[in-house]
Amino acid sequence: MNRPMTRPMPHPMVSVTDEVAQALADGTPVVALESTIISHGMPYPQNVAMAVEVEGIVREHGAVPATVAVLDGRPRIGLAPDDLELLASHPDVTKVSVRDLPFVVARGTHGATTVAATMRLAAIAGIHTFVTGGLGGVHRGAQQTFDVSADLTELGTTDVAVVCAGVKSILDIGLTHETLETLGVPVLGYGTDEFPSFFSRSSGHPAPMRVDTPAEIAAVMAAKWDLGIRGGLVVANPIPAEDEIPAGEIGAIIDRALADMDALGIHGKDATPYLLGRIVEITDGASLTANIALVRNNARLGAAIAREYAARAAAS
Ligand code: PSU
Ligand code: MN
Repeated sequence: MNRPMTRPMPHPMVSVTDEVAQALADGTPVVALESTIISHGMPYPQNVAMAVEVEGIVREHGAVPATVAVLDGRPRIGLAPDDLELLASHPDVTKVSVRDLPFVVARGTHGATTVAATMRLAAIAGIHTFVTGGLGGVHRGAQQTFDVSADLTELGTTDVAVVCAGVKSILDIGLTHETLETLGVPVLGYGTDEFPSFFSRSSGHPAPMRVDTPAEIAAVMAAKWDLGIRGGLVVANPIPAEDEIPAGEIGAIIDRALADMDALGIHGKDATPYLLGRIVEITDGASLTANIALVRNNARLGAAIAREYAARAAAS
């Protein structure tokens, strides 16, 4: 079987909390959570409240949460409340994608991990289900800028299922789908035929594959890895209808935020944090409320997927 090992050897450079290590050893479901969403994705103090709440939701739904970050140069799987507070409020927390990991580790500094870096560290620890809000992707204008998030290349190589609310239209959703197809990454619409666009349930793009239960998602994960097809999966879980900002409404706001970003000359790794912050300002906080609601919703689904995947491992 090529399925990723559920009980890997601990990596000497990565600290796993006793609770998470015990859960992995026992086959108890574990859900990884990222930390860039805390440090660079939401304002303080809503960010730390969200981080604590989401860990609680994962627990209520029968899985152990493992928030991932780098603290004092040490990659950490599972954090204490004080660590979450530090990530949410400390001014010197670097946004860490995969290429940044060696640098923050070597320098002994703090880093909040993106989807890409969280996937890598989660896989090292033996965690294969991961919950976030939104995935990085191909930026609008990437034909000129080449700005394609390392989240996509990581999905092409690292065996982790990423539960998200789709892809925000600050990105080019069509080009993001093309890239995921090239990289061999299944994109599953959960209970939907249309790919969701983060704040909105619709995007105008179809979901490449539809699934309707967490068990079906776990079956696709197992089938992929049992076939020896390395890499991740995207589970696109639409924001609940009562929390969505309709595509027509958010579209103009995103266009305005993008224009403001261009006027300021902001690009590269600062683009996504700037846009998220600007959209919160323009919507007077409504986008933040929607963002938190969709992360809660993803945490419930992620815990259910981790339970189903763990049950399959126990049965095999
Ligand atoms: N989208 C969000 N919130 C976030 C991010 C994306 O709605 O916090 C973060 C995630 O950590 C994601 C990262 O992995 O931005 C992508 O950044 P980049 O495009 O620089 O790879
Ligand atoms: Mn980028």
